[in-house]
Amino acid sequence: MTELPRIAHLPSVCPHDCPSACSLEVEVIDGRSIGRIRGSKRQSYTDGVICAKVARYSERIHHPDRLLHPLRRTGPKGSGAFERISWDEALDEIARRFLAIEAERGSEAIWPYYYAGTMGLVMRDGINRLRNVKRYSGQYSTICTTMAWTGFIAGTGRLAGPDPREMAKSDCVVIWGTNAVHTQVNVMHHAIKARKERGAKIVAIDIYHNPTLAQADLALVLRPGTDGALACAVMHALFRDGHADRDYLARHTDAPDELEAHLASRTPEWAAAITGLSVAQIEEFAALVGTRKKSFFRLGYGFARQRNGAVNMHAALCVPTVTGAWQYEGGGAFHSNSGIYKWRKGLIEGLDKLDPTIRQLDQSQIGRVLTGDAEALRQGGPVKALLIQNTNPVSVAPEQELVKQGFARDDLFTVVHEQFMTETATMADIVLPATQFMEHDDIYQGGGHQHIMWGGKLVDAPGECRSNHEVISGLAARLGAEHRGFAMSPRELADWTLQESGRGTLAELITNDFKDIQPDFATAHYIDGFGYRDRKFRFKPDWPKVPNSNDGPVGPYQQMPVLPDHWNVLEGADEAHPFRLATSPARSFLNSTFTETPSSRKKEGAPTLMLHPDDAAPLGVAAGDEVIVGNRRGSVHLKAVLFEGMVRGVVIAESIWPNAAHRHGRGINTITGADAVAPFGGAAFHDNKVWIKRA
Ligand SMILES: Nc1nc2c(c(=O)[nH]1)N[C@H]1C(S)=C(S)[C@@H](COP(=O)(O)OP(=O)(O)OC[C@H]3O[C@@H](n4cnc5c(=O)[nH]c(N)nc54)[C@H](O)[C@@H]3O)O[C@H]1N2
Ligand SMILES: Nc1nc2c(c(=O)[nH]1)N[C@H]1C(S)=C(S)[C@@H](COP(=O)(O)OP(=O)(O)OC[C@H]3O[C@@H](n4cnc5c(=O)[nH]c(N)nc54)[C@H](O)[C@@H]3O)O[C@H]1N2
Ligand code: SF4
Ligand SMILES: [Mo]
Repeated sequence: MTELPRIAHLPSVCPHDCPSACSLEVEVIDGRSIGRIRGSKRQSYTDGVICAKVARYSERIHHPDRLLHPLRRTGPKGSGAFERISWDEALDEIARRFLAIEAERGSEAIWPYYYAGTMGLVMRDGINRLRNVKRYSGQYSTICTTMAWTGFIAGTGRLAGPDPREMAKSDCVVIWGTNAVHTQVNVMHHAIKARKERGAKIVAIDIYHNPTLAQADLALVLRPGTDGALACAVMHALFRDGHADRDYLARHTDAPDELEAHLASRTPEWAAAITGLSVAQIEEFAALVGTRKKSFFRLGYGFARQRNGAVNMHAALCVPTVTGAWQYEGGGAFHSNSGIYKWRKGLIEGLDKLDPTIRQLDQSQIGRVLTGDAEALRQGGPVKALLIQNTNPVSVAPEQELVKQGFARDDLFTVVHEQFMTETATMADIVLPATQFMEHDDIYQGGGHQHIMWGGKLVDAPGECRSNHEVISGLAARLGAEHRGFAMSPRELADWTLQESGRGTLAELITNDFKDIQPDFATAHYIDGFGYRDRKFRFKPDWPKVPNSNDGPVGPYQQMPVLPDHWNVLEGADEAHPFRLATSPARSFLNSTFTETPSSRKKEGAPTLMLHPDDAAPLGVAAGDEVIVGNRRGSVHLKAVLFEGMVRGVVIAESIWPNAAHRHGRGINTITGADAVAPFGGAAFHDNKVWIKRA
């Protein structure tokens, strides 16, 4: 007689790179396997809601293609020919090669490269401990947040805002530049609550009529990179119609009179010509947020992935400042709460060993770095070895042709620690198998909310998988890297970090699963003033001095507008490149993660290009045709989908498919650029001029 499976419901946290950082309730069957995953009802931001791709996570954790053993390359780079080796052989070989490179070329020839494939603080950031102790080259992380965070902090002086659960208490929720239905479903949950319970209006602003806009009361589809113009025209109307809170402006902002004078010429007609919106749409939006003081601006990352992205984020942020919406519960602007945690990561990152004179290389420019671009190398020597965790640059990084050339170098020694044989792992000399989140311990924070969360190990890992911490510590021992963090367990590191940061003990956190650290109302709403020393919101930020960089300013920062404006530094269409391409996120993938799960692959179908029928016709392109999309960086084959939901001349390729899913193995990032966006760098993934032709 077989026993019935015993199903336990255990708490966890989604570790993926997503602002929602959902608290989970996981079915663990027989203590061994994972069943259904649901959103936790106890954690009030998650509130029982998670995305479909994580609900079916059993497919990913029990995937037959999980990497199970260390591998050594046996064929040419990228051939996929590997042999199984033991952990000792793998770690010994890595240490021998790293030490030889260090002896010959200096420590900066080795570049630990990582990102947020796991958002766990111990597993994600521990690689920096090895980097700091060994004085390896550092990573300046620009691939995701730089423009958005800079634009927000430029105004408020701090990366934080009203409690995101207040969306449900708002009279108008403005979802701007984030496709929340795809990328952070909880935003929709709270916004729709506001509509149901108090008749709130939902405004959504994007460059195509995506599923988030489909749920909005007012859906604004504009041209890419023109949000600054929209924001200016809205503020023009607010001043004109008496909806500006002049008393608030006088008390809490730096230059309200200059702003008003500057906006006099930024009329709705002016903005209509730039954005492609109608004057009536702009007026309707302005009237909504002007008359509904409790307007909650939920500002996303997407609209900041333009070459004027920081300026546009800041311009959007200025709108609720003009109305004084910050003063009310359910009002103000929220982008990320990452500024509230104030972690002391001394032990996790080995910060006592940080030498600021060691170079930092721009994460987004990995293609340029690996192909010897002197500027990208900060005028230093070449990178001869990579140690990669939690990221898949041979798919997600811009300028893929350079990235691939770099990874193909025979004189580059590449180590990739992964859960799957990604396109980056395929290029490695040594591949190491990694645990998944339910197989190791870690602590997490919400970017889109305000919880610290515990995600403990629930099941054993398959095969010989090891966690990031084990790999880093195993290498440290062989590399002669000494730091007490290497000898600690993930729990000990988490406990020390929590206590040192004033967040209680790990034991307390484990008892409760999570901790709500939302600052009080006055702080969160900047009632007592904004984050700058004079407590004033900045309509006129001193861009090169905005506190979001430890590097100097880059890009054309000297030309940034003094006040909110339409800053035309876009990769604008021209005669040879009549179209503007954005690479907006696909619903069933998360960057390149989940491209390995059959259900996500099936739901997404094939790599497509959404093209307006009136743009397709002159090209002789019909639905389902294969098209070639290109620019000076290269070209990509995609399947045409005819769709009317964009301004003419705008095309969308929902991303990120593996390169291998495209003809000739060239994926979408073949045509995206890595030039540093002002003022502090970043990749403008949605700002590309392209030509299109039938294949
Ligand atoms: N399903 C899914 N979820 C994800 C991800 C994913 O790839 N897929 N990625 C995760 C990661 S790493 C992050 S950082 C977050 C990001 O999540 P978001 O904040 O949503 O940012 P993006 O995904 O870059 O893009 C959001 C939207 O911005 C739009 N957009 C592009 N340019 C402009 C513009 O100029 N103006 C306006 N108004 N809109 C514009 C795009 O069309 C897209 O619909 O999502 C996370 N969640
Ligand atoms: N065209 C285009 N390109 C983009 C974007 C876009 O919008 N358009 N978005 C950009 C953005 S916002 C971002 S954040 C980047 C993200 O790009 P990446 O950081 O590369 O994110 P993923 O593609 O999700 O890859 C994460 C990898 O980490 C692995 N991983 C997960 N957990 C662990 C772990 O515990 N240990 C180890 N060793 N590995 C682990 C996963 O298996 C996965 O392969 O992509 C950027 N690229
Ligand atoms: S919405 Fe984001 S955080 Fe929540 S389960 Fe999905 S990927 Fe994870
Ligand atoms: Mo991201």
